[in-house]
Amino acid sequence: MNANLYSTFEQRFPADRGRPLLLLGSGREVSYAEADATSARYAAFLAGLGLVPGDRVAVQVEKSPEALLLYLACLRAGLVYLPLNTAYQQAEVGYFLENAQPGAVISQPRSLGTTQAICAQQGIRNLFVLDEHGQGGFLDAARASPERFTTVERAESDLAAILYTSGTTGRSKGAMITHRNLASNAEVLHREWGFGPEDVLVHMLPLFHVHGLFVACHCVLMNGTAMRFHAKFDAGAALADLRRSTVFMGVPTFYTRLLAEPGLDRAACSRMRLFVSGSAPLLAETHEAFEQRTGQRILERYGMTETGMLTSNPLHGERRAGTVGRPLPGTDVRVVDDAGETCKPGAIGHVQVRGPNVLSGYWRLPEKNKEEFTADGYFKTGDMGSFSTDGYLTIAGRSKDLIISGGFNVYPKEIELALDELPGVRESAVVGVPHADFGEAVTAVVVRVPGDTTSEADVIAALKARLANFKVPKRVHFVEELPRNTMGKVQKNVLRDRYSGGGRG
Ligand code: MLC
Ligand code: AMP
Repeated sequence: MNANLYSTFEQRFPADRGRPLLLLGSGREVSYAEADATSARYAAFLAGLGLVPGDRVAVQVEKSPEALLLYLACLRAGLVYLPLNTAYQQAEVGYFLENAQPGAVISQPRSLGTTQAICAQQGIRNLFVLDEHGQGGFLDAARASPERFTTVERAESDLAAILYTSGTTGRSKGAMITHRNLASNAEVLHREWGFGPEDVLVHMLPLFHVHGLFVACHCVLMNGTAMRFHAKFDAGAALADLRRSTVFMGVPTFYTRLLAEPGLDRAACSRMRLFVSGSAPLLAETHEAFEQRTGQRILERYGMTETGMLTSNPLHGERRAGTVGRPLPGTDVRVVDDAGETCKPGAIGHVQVRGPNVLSGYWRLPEKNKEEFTADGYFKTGDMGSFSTDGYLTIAGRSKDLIISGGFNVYPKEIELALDELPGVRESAVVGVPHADFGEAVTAVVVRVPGDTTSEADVIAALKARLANFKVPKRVHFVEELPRNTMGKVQKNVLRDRYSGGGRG
């Protein structure tokens, strides 16, 4: 049997392929038949460029129906999809392209100049543009390709995607995700979350990360039904769509912003059967406020780029606020102490996981694979947690130095390295502080070179030119020296305590 994920989806397509996959605000619909024909055309075009299964296709484009169909095309052609956040700047994109050596790059118009230069340097010949309206050179070039394409045979262990995740060392690693990783997780989520023929999902997440691309789209594709597809999150538009939909998925910021809408009430959600939250901790108070206003209990789940979804609160049964639920079927989740011994219920330890959904390794980093997996094959999530006696996992914190801002991950080391390169900066430390909208806000603490007068605005402006905007500190504090412990290590907890309360709201 062909283990290509697209073939799995195809088996679930509705009998009437004229039924919609995407419902757009403009009134346009993309049917399953159109999705199949267009993804065939894109796949034929990419194969016609000489790309062969296993080649990477890097994609940095705004969300559009065409962007989703391009992903499906890559699956069909056996190409490895490499999505990039549209906020990434030249230096970040340069690193990814150099590391992944893609056979083709599809770029947003505003990055074309810089991406062109990187491609020239890297000897990447195939560069096309796709804009937020789903228009551009890529579509023009692919227009004449045939609308028939035989989905390429793939084995379960063949790569479907590479997703770069930043690291505690400041350098990004490409997580290698196989067809089996994606299929196993899609099947389990589709089943556990009770998808059925009446479901319509409101899709407002970006398409370049796991939550929007895999979790949300795969549930819909496994279900053969429709999603209301928006370019980005907008609380007002979400509210309007909830009245005619059944499932919503979002990061906690979506929920806090929805709660700020006076129109959010029981009537607005009366057709809804499921609200899912993940990618960052959902505060118990948000959970409770949402239930009070809407009568709906948010289902919180937990996962990672490297592993897909790992645990989920139940569809039927108690959805316990502050917990991420129980391990999903087929996924083995354990909590161990520093010595690797399994912790007793209630005791906090390292969360480690094993299962068909766990990545096959990091792209061209064999030494990382050794570090990130235990000898008995468990992946180290870098999260700390504890199990209750009845098997609910609570995430208690992170052993990795990570900030999650509005659902996007920011590794302080990367920001500190960028800060330390600025001429007026002697040293720096970056921490996350509570923020009413983004959950955590990136905050920098900087020691200036003696006599230097660099201001907060100068630092922010300099970093904006180099880093994706969500990584740029919301505040920069200047100090004479950083607090250190007796070992000389910066005491980030002291900084976190000192600067908490400075965020918006
Ligand atoms: C935008 N900005 C952010 C930000 N998003 N800053 C910090 N954190 C973020 N997440 C910047 C903007 O560029 C702008 O900067 C300023 O903050 C205010 O922007 P905004 O208009 O309020 O932002 P908006 O465009 O509305 O975006 C916010 C958001 C978006 C929450 C809707 O960030 C979002 O869609 N987040 C979802 C992330 C996601 O999909 N995560 C899943 C990862 S997968 P300036 O300077 O220009 O004013 C994963 C695995 C798993 O983690 O388990 O799911
Ligand atoms: P990413 O690398 O973007 O895939 O982010 C994965 C990380 O997000 C996990 O390792 C957790 O730290 C965090 N995360 C995801 N879902 C949750 C959740 N429901 N609660 C707390 N943290 C979460």
